[in-house]
Amino acid sequence: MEISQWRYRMKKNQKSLDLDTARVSHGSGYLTTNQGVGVNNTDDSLKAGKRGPTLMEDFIFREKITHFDHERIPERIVHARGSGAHGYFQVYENLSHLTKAHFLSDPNLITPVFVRFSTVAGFRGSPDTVRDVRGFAVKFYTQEGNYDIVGNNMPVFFIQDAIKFPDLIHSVKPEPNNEMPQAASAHDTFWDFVVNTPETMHNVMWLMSPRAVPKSYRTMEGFGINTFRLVNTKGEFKFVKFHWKPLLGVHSLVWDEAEKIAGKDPDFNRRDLWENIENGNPVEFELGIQVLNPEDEFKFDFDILDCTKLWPEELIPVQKIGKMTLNQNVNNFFAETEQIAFCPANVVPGIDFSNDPMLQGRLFSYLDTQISRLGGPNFQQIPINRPLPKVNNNQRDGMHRMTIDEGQTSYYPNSLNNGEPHAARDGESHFEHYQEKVDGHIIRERSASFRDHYTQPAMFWNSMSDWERAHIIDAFRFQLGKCKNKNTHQRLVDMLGNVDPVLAQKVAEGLGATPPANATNPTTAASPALSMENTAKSPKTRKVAILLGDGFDKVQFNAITSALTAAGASFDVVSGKLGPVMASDNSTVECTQTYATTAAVFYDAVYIPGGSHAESLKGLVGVHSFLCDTFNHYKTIGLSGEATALLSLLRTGQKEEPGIICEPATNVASYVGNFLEALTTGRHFQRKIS
Ligand code: HDE
Repeated sequence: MEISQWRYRMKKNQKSLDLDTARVSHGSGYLTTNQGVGVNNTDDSLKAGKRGPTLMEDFIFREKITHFDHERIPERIVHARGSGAHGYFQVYENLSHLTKAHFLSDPNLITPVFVRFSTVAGFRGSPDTVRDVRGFAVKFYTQEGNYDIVGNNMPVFFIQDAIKFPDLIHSVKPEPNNEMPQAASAHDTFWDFVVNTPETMHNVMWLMSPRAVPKSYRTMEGFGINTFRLVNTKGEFKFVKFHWKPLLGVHSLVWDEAEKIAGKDPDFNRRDLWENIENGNPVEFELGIQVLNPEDEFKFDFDILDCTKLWPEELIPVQKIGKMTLNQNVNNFFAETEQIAFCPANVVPGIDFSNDPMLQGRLFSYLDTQISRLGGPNFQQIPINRPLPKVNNNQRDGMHRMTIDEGQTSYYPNSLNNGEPHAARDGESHFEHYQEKVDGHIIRERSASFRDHYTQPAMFWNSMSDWERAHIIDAFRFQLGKCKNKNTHQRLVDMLGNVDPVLAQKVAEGLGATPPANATNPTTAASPALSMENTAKSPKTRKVAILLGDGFDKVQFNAITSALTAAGASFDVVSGKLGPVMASDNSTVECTQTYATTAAVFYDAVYIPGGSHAESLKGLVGVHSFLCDTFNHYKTIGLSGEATALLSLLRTGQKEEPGIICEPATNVASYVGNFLEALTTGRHFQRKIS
């Protein structure tokens, strides 16, 4: 099926039909002003004489420039850099025993969604691959109104009370005197805040882990973080945490790769999402819930209202309740991805809040910030934000009102309009807050149950594989190494002494700080679900660079390329110049990338078939750096036939390292099998790269 046809078919969900009413094609016809007046010259302003001054009277000029002058809106104060897509959600089974949310009650129901993935600290034009938390915000356009899960790709947050959020964000944003560094936590103010705020420890461990440099938005988990409630028709509730699990597994970049990509393709994650959707590869996540009975609220050694704590999956299993599929790109980035407004207070009947003090603060913040970012109180009427059910109330006027609200009455109660619109009656969908009994002193204090800041960071550390631990140590050394303040180095190392002695020791070594004398790890607990080592692996949508010169072996090339296509992987042919490259049998293949336009960091593996081209490739700097980077980033290297000689470009002894499929390929089928297996593994972290 043609991609355009496919896109057309997929976009016809209910929200897409709604958006159709706002879509405008500017493909043909004559130019007009915004008043609809035809324009025959949009290149020359109106002047008094050919070389004279421009005239005030030139309304065509003034209108065009005035509009341009106001084309930018304020970027989001956090999560400014993001990328979005449309799709749909379907629940696996009727969940009405847990919640009265209609969209979770019927497996045949298709609920349209829009998802926006983002980084947190960087400005709107900052690179995608910086070390940062990623936002994972989902808007469900349900039949009972919009429901948003506004989450992140890590299950915990830095602070426990929303009132500290401005301090956290001020510390991580570029420093106010010189506005540096961009999109980076590796600077003095962030770490100064951390060492003065021990509650940050858990999220900081995640931030130093590979989770903070996701390979793709398609391969990261999402977490609602805050505790919510599910409420059923009987008025019974359960506490709940939301999870998104990517079907492709959780995969990250290595740091050197992330830094190089930030320069070579700042749009790396955005491009990956866009291209996969354009190519018809659906992006799939399962929605999971952890459900907790109210009577178990105090059963754990952490407070379930403290969002610096996760609920270990081994204690409270994640039940997969449905699947989200993203399958349609936006038509206009600004209208959709930039103007979409998420808010954790957007809930539907059957989903309610907890008293988590972070969540409580968030319930206020999002609507408030959107009023200034989107220019007034009517931003809900922007096409991407408007809900599917009819909006029916007495709110009127304000900046950019889009509707013409008819009638004499705009108040309730009224008689002049027969009391309409009326308060929803029994049988009509409506939200009722869970009637929790609250009893306490008005007090500006934190619960003592929020005070343990080290057990879960230690559990996280205990759960990591060797390569994840190495990544975390290197990240701390890098980040603190960028801080000028030595006092911060020592204080951070002392903090790590409460998490694990080896971690504290290794970071201290890298910083020239003193390892803490009484370092201790407070727990032996571990949660295997936290390690990326245990994630799903698949060759699907993996990408291989095939390096070719004139004289390559066509049989080996064909065998690899057909196997890749069959496995759902893809490849680029890379050579010294664009255009045809000649094979040993005098046929040609088209080269689509050169050593100048691409690099090893954009691929999951590199492959060079045999043939007489091997000798000439040996002398090319591009080939050399391709092989070295692929090796250093633990990725698969495939060399067959005469190309095995190219292994000499790596250092002695490296041939035996894992993930190097270097064989004469006398049995082509078995060679291809080995290569695909290595590609599926992804990275070969047992490889010694130093
Ligand atoms: Fe946000 N957050 N946040 N946040 N947040 C915003 O709303 C805020 C927090 C998250 O793609 C803002 O429209 C406060 C946790 C995402 O458009 C703002 C606190 C989590 C996005 C705001 C938090 C998030 C935002 C900025 C402390 C994970 C981007 C622009 C209590 C569960 C959504 C905007 C998008 C955006 C406030 C903490 C996720 C200022 C006060 C915890 C994914 O309202």
